Amino acid sequence: MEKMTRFPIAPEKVAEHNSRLEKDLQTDYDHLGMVFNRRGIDIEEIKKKAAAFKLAIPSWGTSTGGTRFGVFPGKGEPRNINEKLQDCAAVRQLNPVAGSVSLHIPWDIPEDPDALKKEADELGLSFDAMNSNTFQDQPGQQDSYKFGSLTNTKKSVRELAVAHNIECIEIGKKLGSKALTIWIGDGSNFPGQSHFRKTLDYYMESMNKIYKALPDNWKIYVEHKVYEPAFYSTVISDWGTNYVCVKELGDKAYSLVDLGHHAPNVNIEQIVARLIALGKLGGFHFNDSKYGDDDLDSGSVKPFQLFLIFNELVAAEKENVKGFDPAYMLDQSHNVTDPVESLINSAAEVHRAYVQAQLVDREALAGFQENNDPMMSLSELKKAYNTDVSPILAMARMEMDGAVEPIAALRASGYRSRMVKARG
Ligand SMILES: [Mn+2]
Repeated sequence: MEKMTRFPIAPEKVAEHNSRLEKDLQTDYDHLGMVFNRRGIDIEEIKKKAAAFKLAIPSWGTSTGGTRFGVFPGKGEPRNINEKLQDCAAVRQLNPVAGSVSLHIPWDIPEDPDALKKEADELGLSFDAMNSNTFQDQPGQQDSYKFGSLTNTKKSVRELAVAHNIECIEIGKKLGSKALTIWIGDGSNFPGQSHFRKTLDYYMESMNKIYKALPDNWKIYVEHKVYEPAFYSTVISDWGTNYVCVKELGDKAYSLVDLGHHAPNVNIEQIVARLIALGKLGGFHFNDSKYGDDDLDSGSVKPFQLFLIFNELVAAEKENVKGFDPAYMLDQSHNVTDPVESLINSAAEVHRAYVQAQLVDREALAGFQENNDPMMSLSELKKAYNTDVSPILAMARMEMDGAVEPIAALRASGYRSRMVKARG
């Protein structure tokens, strides 16, 4: 964890908030420790795991997202990458497990990467994966991405999209990032519009060029999405296509799972397990959804699904699966909340699912599976899922100078009203 030397919120305010809640938290933590004792679990070990968890915050998550029907921005939202960093640092200060930022190029192109790196260092933030953007045209762009980017029928457009991704790598190198996430909106809206096989060939041709520009210690994450903006077909539409592509690209290429990018009711935890088994699970974009790619706050609609995903991840962690080192990021759209509050809440929900999954008795579960006992298998998972691990999360945060109740601490600090004054 990077050390903070510049604080978006006065540390005394956080300490004051914690001192009011500390006594009750200790009581709740001790009680949970006794419950765990009876279950043969050491709460201190679980807390250590909780403290070591790492989650990246997307720079774009600090602003109101909205939909194509409209955007209703709140007051005091960040106007530039520096202000976005400050909001990310507010999240990080209150919940130190959220200690890195995922940038989006060109929305966050730094004028001076060295200065931005220095600023991030002071705010206790590091840079996670870089995200390229070839799903919209930039001002003054001659060739258009209207009919695709890396898979466009026009060579000049494909070359432009490749060059943009290589630029993202170059900027990322200066910031200390070690990964590039690529999601393309390429696809079609009419039957017959695209030559399915040819577009995938173009994709691999373009991706191979980007892959060649990737430093040895970098990873490339490929993100699939079932639909939108293309509504009839999407080039990288599912995890199977994704896997075939990263497998062909090489050892530095991995699949990234965005929870909202699947058809409704798809068994995402099983996809996660498959990608782990195939050695190609690179990372996550966490969010939640109800009907489609809704980009809702993580854990708000289907917390049990989030737990089941982490159940697979923790199982792999405990089994020391070779090469297993996924990157965790949030990627969601905040339409009706204060974005900083949504990020704080979502970070806590992802963190919660991870810690709950630590409570599963793996040996017992394996026994129930061997003996074909579905009822007890589910019961073992539910025992973990139904445990309120809030005191562990809060204790881990407090011991890292974060807040016992981050949203309450944020509100009490008057952070947003200060930002309204400063940013307008
Ligand atoms: Mn995503």
